[in-house]
Amino acid sequence: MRNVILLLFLEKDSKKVYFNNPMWPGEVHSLKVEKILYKGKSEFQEILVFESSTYGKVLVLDGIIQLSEKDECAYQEMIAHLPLCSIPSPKTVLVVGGGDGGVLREVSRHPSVEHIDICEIDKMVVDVSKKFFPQLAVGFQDPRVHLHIGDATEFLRHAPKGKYDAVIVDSSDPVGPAQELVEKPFFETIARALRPGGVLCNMAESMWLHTHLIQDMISVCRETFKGSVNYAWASVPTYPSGVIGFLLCSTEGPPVDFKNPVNSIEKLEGALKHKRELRFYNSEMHSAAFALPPFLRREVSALCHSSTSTLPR
Ligand code: SPD
Repeated sequence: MRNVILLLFLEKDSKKVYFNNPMWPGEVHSLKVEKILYKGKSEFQEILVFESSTYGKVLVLDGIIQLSEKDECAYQEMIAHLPLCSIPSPKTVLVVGGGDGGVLREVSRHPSVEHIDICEIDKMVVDVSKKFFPQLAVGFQDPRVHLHIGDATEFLRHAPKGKYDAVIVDSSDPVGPAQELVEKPFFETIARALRPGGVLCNMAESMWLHTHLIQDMISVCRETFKGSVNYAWASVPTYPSGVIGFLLCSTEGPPVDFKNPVNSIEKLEGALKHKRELRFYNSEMHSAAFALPPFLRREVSALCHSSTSTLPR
């Protein structure tokens, strides 16, 4: 029997509904639902939007919270600016997933960026976001954005070698079809698509719940990315255990010191207020995100290799 895993608990008219996911066995996270705004099924997943009583509107895919209006700023700002502020003058960016548009909104703060590709598998996520989350979907309005609906592994396989300065993987959790997004062939296609000294920022789950997965990802990335491999994290209350991690890697080439942003957001013209004010990210949050608690450092210690790594050798 599949483990019973409780992520989200909805209560409406005394009716209880539990959504199960194998990523966090034995836990439940509950948000009070004021109103269900949308419920649909795409070719790939179930899509739900509800109004919560404390976090604003919430987007849920296959029973897993993807974002809430209240705390989405932390995730989208960090996953975009940790890589883009770590290299000088990024120009070409690929976003994998991210169909809600929030990461695009953040990437477009960078005035040096000339071209943004986004490859999202599920067009319905884009449409639902445009209807219910205009503050995120505003990211699609930027003329530098080019939307590709399709499979990211296929997209990357056909991407010109060395095309991108940065790749940002804003994926769902690695269950079902997203499983391949944490495997070596996927990272190899990313490394190939990055220029020398180009950077990857990949959603990397919770240090409280997924140390083995984080270890595996670091191990694969260490083999694949010959620059640096680092782990950072941020607080996102509506994600399981209230934190989310980011794996930051660079390809061989000009060295990238992720901990010390060379492309400080405070110095970029118009960046602090582009579309809306930054809410979570600044240069101090950037450096602080790489501070790791001893238990995590111990658990990943065998996998660390780079002189610029935040992880011990
Ligand atoms: N455990 C949930 C991880 C969700 C990552 N994707 C969020 C999409 C927001 N743009």
